[in-house]
Amino acid sequence: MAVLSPSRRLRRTPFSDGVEAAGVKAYTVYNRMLLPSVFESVEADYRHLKDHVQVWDVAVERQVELRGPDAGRLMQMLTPRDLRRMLPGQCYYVPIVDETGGMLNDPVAVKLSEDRWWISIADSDLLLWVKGIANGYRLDVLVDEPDISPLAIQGPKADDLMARVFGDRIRDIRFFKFDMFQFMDKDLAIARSGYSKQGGFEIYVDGAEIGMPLWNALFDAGEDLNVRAGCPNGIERIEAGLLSYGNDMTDDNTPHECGLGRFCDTQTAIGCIGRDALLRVTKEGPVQEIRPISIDGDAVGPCDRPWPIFAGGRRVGQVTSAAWSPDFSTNVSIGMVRMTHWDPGAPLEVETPDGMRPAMVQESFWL
Ligand code: THG
Repeated sequence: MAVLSPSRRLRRTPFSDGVEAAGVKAYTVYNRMLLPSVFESVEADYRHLKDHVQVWDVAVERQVELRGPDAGRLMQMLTPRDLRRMLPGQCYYVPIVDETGGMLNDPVAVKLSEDRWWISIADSDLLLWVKGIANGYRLDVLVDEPDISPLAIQGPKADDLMARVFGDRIRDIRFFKFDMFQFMDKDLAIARSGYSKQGGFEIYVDGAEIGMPLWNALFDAGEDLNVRAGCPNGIERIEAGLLSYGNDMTDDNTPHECGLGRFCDTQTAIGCIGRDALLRVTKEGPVQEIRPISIDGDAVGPCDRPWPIFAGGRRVGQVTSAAWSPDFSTNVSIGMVRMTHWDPGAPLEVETPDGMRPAMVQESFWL
């Protein structure tokens, strides 16, 4: 593929200078911003992520901030997950649905206080939808995109690296909780979360000016831990079953089709804009659902368009993400499969760009 032409529309991040100095080899575009996708190679980055610790520029996870007396009410209008028991200091993975129950985004909601929330978004223009709701319902809330840029620290040595920069209190943060820590006189929210299953943290970096100082402090502190620049890894996230909005699901899919039914409390999520539609469409359960699927043969190329899935000559679904897994010695993939063929062990065929491949629905993801 050709290179990306830089321009103001394709936003850099507070960490882009560090990413370039670290030798980034490829970018993708996410929320109109640069997201690194390869440093050494996807396979080498994968091995290093699973064995050491990486610093990820995930500033593309933009925040939609809700501020004001109606912030909590607005947040509940956006999602079928019941937020009534959510406390400040907690993060929730929340499906966001439209009036038809279709997925608009699958962000992490961060509750800073009763009247201040961040929605840490995946790749869709959620800000416009949220502003529209806030204004259409005349809610007493400010909605904007603040200068907050997440930096993820991921890998088995993440606790050790973070303790060196922020102190041992970092080890006490529990999964999907956050606490406040100081860096250069700024209070930063740091959560135990991230788009990998290797463990780690996300630092919500407040203010572009502290981006490179923090980046450098982490690399200085972690030299003997073999810290490297990394990025969400295309192999590891498929093994882990972490979904990618725009790839594995779109606004044509309900949360239930995406396997996100466990994050929906549609009966009690009073106020959710998609509630009536979801109650209707999920009464009898989805007729297709996301599944882990192994694909036989040697390494497949990246899945940049849906690959049809067949069974007995009939189309029964599509694969939307795929990669060769060195640890499992097979191609791992994520696909949407019709209910007649979604049971583990069902023999399938996937039409990849280099031909039909035998494939099989797996019991669970590979981790
Ligand atoms: N962190 C933050 N913002 C994000 C992402 C992130 N925004 C974009 C994108 N990633 C949103 N999508 C996801 C997908 C999966 C998870 C988080 C965000 C995730 N899921 C775990 C799982 O499914 O096992 C845990 C969910 C849970 O138990 O609550 O972590 O990564 N800030």
